[in-house]
Amino acid sequence: MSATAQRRIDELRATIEHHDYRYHVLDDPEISDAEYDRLMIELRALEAQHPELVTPDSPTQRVGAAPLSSFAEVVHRVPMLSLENAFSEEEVRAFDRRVRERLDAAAGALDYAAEPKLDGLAISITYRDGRLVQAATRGDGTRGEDVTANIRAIRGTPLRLRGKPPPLLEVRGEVYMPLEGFARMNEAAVARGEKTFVNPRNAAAGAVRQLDPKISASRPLGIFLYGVGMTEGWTIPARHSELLAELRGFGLRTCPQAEVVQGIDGCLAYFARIGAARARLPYQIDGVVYKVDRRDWQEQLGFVSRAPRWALAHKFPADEAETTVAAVEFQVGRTGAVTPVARLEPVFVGGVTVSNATLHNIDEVQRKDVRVGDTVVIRRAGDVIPEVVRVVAGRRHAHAKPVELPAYCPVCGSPVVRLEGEAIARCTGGFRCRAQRREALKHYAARRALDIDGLGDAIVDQLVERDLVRSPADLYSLDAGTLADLERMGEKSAQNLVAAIAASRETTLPRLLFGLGIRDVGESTALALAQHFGDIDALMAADETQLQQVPDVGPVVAGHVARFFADPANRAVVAALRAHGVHWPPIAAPRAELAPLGGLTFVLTGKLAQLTREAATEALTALGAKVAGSVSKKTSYVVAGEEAGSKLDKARALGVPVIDEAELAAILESRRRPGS
Ligand code: D41
Repeated sequence: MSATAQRRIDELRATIEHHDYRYHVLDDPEISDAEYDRLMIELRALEAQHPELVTPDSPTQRVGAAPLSSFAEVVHRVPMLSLENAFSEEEVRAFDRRVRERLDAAAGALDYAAEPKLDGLAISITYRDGRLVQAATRGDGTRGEDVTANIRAIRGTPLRLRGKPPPLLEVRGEVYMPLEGFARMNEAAVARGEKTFVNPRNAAAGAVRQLDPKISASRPLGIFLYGVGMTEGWTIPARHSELLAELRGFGLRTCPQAEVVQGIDGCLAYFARIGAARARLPYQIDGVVYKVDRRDWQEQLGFVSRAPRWALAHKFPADEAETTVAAVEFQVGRTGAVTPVARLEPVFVGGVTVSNATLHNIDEVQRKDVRVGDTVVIRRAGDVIPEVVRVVAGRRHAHAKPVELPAYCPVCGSPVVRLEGEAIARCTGGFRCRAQRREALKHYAARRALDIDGLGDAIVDQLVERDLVRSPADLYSLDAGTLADLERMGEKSAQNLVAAIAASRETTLPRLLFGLGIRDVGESTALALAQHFGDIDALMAADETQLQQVPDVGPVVAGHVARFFADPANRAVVAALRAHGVHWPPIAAPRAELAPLGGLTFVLTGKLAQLTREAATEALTALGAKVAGSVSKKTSYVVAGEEAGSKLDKARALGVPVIDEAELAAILESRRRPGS
């Protein structure tokens, strides 16, 4: 009995997979929805009778997992790069010129793979032996979130690959919300009196980042794959266009509008074609992407910082619309910057309804002469905050009111000052100002700072609004009972948040210094300060001259740091953090004997197999070395990983020694400080 059941189950699964492929990949279904549903019903019934025959890759198991309390982190084995943007024909021509100059082999017109640039969420999906085992968001390109359960729920994603897939295949692409599904969801939200989604991109991102896969599964999502990450046992096809064809052969969805075009003129013609078809496409796009089709040339071109030299995103021009200014208000940011914001009569532009636009700073307001009541042109480009472009001449009413910089902070009432020569005015309230507190807390909790998972914007807003938290130190006194009373917080998430806050007590000095949010002290300055001073007391005691001894710290940053620690309120925060048990291991000041690699400058290029770039940088800087982004005569060593590009060429041209990862490991090992 069970053997016949097994046979029928196998048959049904194969049939359903075949029809999924016809429907989602070929867009050419052979059977009606009703017939498809009958197959699924039969399979479900059989599996219910024979639960021992249920496998995770059965089409019935797309949505199975229970809700998560948070997403696990996934480190991408091959970083997910970003795309360089171009907005004009000139920039696109310059891209093509640069590419051809670097590829001395090819003087003529190159083949480019051109595809629409979907406005969605970049993801990576790993198949082992043809079975979907993991899916992750792009995140910052190095680390993303494990969203396997939610990606499995997308009907166009095969759980098993067709044909002869390799032992390991990581594919990359974009999850998006089809416009029709987006409209349907928003209609339903309106009918229920709920908030609507701003645009399909946010809706897709929100759906993928649902902790409950059932909610995710109920959202209409589509997916297109356009690249590969890690692979084993597979020869990546010689052209991007062939890669897309092979992915389709594996049953993966690729964008039907992808084409190969000849040369830059082919690219521009494609851009015009897609631009004209844009309004009829079933998904939202914000431009097109050109990729050098030949893979050997892609490899030869390599990448700069985080973007390949062989690809370009050609964006559609920003959308503009006219509306009127209802009011101009002043917003206060983390460092007290007071920014004028125009409150607008809502207007639909670039696919979203805009009711606020930035005016950047008071000089800008005066230069553009924007007054309350004016008719203005606003512009929205991609994800950028909408801005006021200009006032429409001849439409000003007699009562239009000029805008003035407030003398006192609209949030806390502290004086607003504007230093000589600075465009930006600032509230002097520091942590005393609620607006600054709110932004400071968000910064303190950020992943690269104290990394407090679950302390999102909505929670911080409430904590500050209810005066439960005035400084980062107050976070450590919160209990689960208090947190559970907040909106959008349950018992369980309150407990998780208390645990995450407690876990952040154990930190590092660079993270803490970054997290304090001192003006112009980013991650690398925080690291330099920590390494120079070794502990926070020495740093707090340093004057501006001493601060300028730190590599890359000039008079401006030294001034910000000195003023920050001169403020008793900030000193009190540091003391309170310590009193609440926030601690970090001391860093030995890089005196010569403690910094065996002091004076040496390393440049990392290509992919390292054992170490992440961050880990290599950390290990080198901990030993006193500098890690630079570009090669010069002063570079001591270039560490070349796999697929190293122009930096390697430059090192060779300048005669800079090149070492591989194993040699780097040996250097790190032999120079390791005793006891560390
Ligand atoms: O449609 C897209 N949004 C798209 C994004 C695309 N068609 N191609 C892409 N290609 C790449 C490279 C060349 C780096 C593999 C991309 C992206 N990247 C990308 N998406 C988000 C960040 C980068």
